[in-house]
Amino acid sequence: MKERLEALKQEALLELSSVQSQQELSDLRIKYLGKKGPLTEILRGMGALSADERPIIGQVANDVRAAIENVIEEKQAAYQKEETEKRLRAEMIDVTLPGRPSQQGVVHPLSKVIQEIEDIFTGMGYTVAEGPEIEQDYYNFEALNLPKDHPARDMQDSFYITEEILMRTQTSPVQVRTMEKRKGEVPIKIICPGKVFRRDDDDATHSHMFTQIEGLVIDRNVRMSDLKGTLLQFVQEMYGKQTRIRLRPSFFPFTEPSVEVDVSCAMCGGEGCRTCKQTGWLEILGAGMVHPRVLEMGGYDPKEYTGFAFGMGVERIAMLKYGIDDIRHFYTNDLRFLKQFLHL
Ligand code: 2NM
Repeated sequence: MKERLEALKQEALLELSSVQSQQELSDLRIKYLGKKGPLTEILRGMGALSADERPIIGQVANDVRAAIENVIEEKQAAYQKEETEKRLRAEMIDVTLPGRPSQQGVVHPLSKVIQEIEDIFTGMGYTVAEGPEIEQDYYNFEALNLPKDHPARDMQDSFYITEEILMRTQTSPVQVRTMEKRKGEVPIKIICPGKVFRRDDDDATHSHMFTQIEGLVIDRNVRMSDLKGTLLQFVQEMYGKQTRIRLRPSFFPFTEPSVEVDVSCAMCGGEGCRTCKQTGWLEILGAGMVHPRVLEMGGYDPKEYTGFAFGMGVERIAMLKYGIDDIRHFYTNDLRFLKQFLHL
C-alpha cells in the first residue's frame, strides 16, 4: 500500500510538472485529491489494515496528500501572481501626463450684485421677500394706485397674458402681497429682488426682461429722513464711505412725495468723467414715501402708519460696477463674457 501511495505521488507530481493552464491545474486537483480520486479511495480502504499498519500508512497518505497539495498551491499562487501583474499592466496609468483642466463655473455677475445688495439690507434688519413673476392686474397696478384708466399704465407697456394676468412690470406687487399677508402688523422691512418684464425693444441699455430690487418699510413715524439715512447707508456700504447722495423731486403713482436718487460717481469721485457724462452723479434709485392710497389698499391706516419705498435696476448697478457696456451681455450667456467674472 505504501508503494501504491509513492507511485501515486510520483505520477501526480509528474503530471503537475507539465501543467499548462489554471484549468488543467484545477482538473488535476480534482483528479488526485477529489472525493472520487485515488487518494480518497486508498484512505477509505485503510479499514482493512491492521492496527500496527494503520497509523504508518495514514502518515504516508497524509504526506503524499500534503506533497501534492503543496505543488498545486504553489502553481496556483504563481498563476494568481501572473494574473495580477497582467491586470496591473493593463490598467497602468501614466501619472506624468499633464492633467486636463476642469471647466469651472462662476456665479453670474447679476446674482453676485443681488447677493451683495441683499447682504447690506439684511444687515440693516430687512428680510428678503419673493413672489410670482406672472401677476394679477390688481397687485401689479390697481393696488399701487394705478387704476385702469391711469395714464401711467401706458408709460410701461406690459406683456399681458389675459385681460387680468400679466408679467409683472415691477417687484412692488410682492410688497402689496406682503402688506396683505401681514394684516396691518408693523414693522414691515423687506426687500424684493426679482425679474420684471416690459414691452421694450432691446438695445444696449434696454431689455424687455431685467432685474429689480425694491424695498419697503412701514411703521409708525417713518419719515423722509429715514429714507435718506437708509439709502446713504446703503450706497456707502456698496460704493465706499466717501459716497454721497442727492435727491431730486420726481413722480411715481405709488409714492408721494417721490424722488430720484443720484449717487456720487464712484469712478471719478464726483469730479466728472465718461461714466457719469461729466456730471459727477449717477442716477441709480427711485424712491418716495408710500402713497396713503397704497397703504390703505394694503390694509394699513395712513393716519397711523407711514412708510418709504425705493427701487433700483440691478443690471444698471452691475454695469456701472463692472464697466459693462451692453445690458444684453447679461442674457446672451457668452462664456467669454461670463468667464471674466471668474476671479472677482
Ligand atoms: C420705485 C420707486 C419708488 C415702490 C413703491 C412700493 C410700494 F409697494 F410700497 F408701493 N414698492 N416700491 C417704489 C417707489 C419703487 O422704483 C423705482
